Amino acid sequence: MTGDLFAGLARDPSVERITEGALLLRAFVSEEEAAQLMAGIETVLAASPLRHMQTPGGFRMSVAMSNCGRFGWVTDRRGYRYQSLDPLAERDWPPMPDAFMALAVRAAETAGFAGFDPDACLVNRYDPGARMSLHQDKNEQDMAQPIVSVSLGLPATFLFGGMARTDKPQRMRLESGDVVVWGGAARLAFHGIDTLRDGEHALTGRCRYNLTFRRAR
Ligand code: MD6
Ligand code: FE
Repeated sequence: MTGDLFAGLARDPSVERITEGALLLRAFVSEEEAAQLMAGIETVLAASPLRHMQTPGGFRMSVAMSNCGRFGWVTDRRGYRYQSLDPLAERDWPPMPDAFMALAVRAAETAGFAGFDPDACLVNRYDPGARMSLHQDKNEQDMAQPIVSVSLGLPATFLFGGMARTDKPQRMRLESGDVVVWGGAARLAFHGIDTLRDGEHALTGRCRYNLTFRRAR
């Protein structure tokens, strides 16, 4: 019952250190910003719809993806890469909405990465059952710039490992409005998202959105 009583109350912002170079900014996104981000997601997806990409090994990703900004991250049988062309819409990715850019820069600065200048934003949608296996983000040219990752909607379990795939990952719950900023010594750490549990969220309905900002080139 307590869950229902408190479900509508905003959480207080706080900062947690995951490891050197990786910070979890809890409840960093305000209600107003969250609504702006959702409006931005709608605009982006109207131009470049979500799709399930193929891994180089031929598997269909359970997470549905799109992008905005100058470059988008794509995967197909030919490999993982960034490109300015959306292969589905057959035109450039839509521009990064102002609210996306403002939030990403503010989060990076809060985490000690002043001057973050993202040129790519991956839009991920997790439906119940979707997951992302442990991986490193290593397709970017400038490893000095951090990654900023924003969670909206249903909660997820973030897996944070070490520099080797076999390092046992920490598990942490990411809720709507939480932001992970990732750089420096942690930039190449293995990480992933455990299978999304079913649920309903006032902001997104029956899914989780994740926005991941990077400097690709
Ligand atoms: C996700 N995030 O949260 C997937 N990558 O849905 C990532 O893959 C990620 O959260 C690099 C840095 C932070 C992240
Ligand atoms: Fe990642």
